[in-house]
Amino acid sequence: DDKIIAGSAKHPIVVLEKGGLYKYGTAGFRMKADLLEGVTYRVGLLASLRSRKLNSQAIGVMITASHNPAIDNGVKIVDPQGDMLEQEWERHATSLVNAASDEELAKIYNTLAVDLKIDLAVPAKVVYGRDTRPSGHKLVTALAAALDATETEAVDFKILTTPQLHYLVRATNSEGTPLSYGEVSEAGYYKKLAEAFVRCLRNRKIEGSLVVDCANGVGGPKLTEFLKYIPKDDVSFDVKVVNDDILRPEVLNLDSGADFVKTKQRAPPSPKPVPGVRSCSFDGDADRLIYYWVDPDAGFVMLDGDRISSLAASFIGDLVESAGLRDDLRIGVVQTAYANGASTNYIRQHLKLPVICTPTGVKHLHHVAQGFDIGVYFEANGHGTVLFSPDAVTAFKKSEPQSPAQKDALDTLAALADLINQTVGDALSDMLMVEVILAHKGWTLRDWSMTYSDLPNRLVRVEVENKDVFRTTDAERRLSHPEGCQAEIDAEVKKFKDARSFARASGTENAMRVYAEAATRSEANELAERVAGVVR
Ligand code: NG1
Ligand code: ZN
Repeated sequence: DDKIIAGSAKHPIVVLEKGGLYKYGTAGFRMKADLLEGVTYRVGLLASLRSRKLNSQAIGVMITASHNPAIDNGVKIVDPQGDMLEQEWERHATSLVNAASDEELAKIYNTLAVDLKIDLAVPAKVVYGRDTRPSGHKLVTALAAALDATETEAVDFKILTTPQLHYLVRATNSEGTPLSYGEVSEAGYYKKLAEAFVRCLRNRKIEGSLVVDCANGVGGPKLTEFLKYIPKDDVSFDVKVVNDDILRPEVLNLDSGADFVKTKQRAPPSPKPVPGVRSCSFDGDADRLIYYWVDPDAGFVMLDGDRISSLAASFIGDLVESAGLRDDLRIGVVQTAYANGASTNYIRQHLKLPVICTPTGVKHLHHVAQGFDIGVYFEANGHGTVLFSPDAVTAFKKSEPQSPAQKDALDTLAALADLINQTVGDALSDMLMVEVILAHKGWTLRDWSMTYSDLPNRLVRVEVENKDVFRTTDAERRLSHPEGCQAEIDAEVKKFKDARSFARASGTENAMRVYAEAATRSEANELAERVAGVVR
């Protein structure tokens, strides 16, 4: 206890104004970096408890604020298989972090250990990394102090993308087992991806060049490093890495990156977009991906998470068919209410695959996707992945092919299961998947964009007095509270043709979000404004 209290005194918590509480949300704890030192220390204590609870398996801690401005930072916990912290424990994180004093902190720590039946004498292990934000240094020091105070084995992987840290957690816990996820090193991650990329492509050719905007975040240097692992004799992959300046923190996520492209619906102004060139953007910690190009005629055209999801589902669905496994493996797609209705229709009606809608936040999508043999999940903002069950992977490897085409399909599926990050959405891995699919189909971005037409839509942020009075049901598509509000929204939606709209409280900002879709752009705008009027 003395060590925990002494450490906490060196990394004190900032008491929030007006009795405010820190809350472990969809992105862990995320806020202005100068509020986070004490928070990170306390998260370190919780990570050690979690490792001890789970038979000394390694737990991950990632320090990042993704697409937020450079002055922000964040800290989140990664579970042993590389997935997000179990929901039940978010409460424990919140209670530990809000302890009123150093002594109180030690008390809550011990109470948690007793209540959760944690043996504090067994070994604990925590592995961690951070993005390029300058504040990361100080936060890592606070984290290391907590691990020291609790006699936890600590491995500092230094600067990483978020998905790399998730990879390393899973690799650490599976090392030396038949289910080994890969070498426990950053190089191991690159090797696994590069090897799988070559296997996925075999003699198919990637057409043209690809410009990758890295939001001046950690994805820039990591992508450059990865490219060194591609054997030039086997694959020609012409990538131009742009917005990869990590030395000037103030440019992080500035007028660039996946979040900018998706919300502004335009290409980053710099470098000046070259018409027709295939382009994509990562976000600040490289877990989101958006494709786009500037068309000489049509202007800016974007291929977002819904497009990546339907592309992957279509390609993998066809491969499973060719592999003769259609009756053995259940394929499904998981989306949120923000998915464009046209994508949902395309997947259900054209691809004939089931679509399930979950609340916002990838932990929900991930969980539901695990219920399929092959579960494709993406948020519209470009965060997502494809999960393959152990049964699916066994089927790819053990099925006896009856024809060269069937063998080809099985080999490609097995390679995809290695290429696609199985722990979390990963911009680098997803980008390689998209490049593989386009190469197999012989498609340009224009071909890809022709699969269906997006319904015109509008997303607005609405400032309200108290967002907590708004409660949702039906995967956030309807409001249960305040009473009568949903009926008013329904009445507005009814006035428009082919329309859909919903309102929900943001989990990451102090505001409501209103989404509307309708037959035309102006109708979508008008409906969004009217529904905003209802909640305002
Ligand atoms: P909120 O603020 O709860 O809408 C946003 C994104 C989510 C998700 C989380 C976590 C939208 C509309 N919402 O959530 O998709 O990515 O941030 O980062 O894009
Ligand atoms: Zn991110």
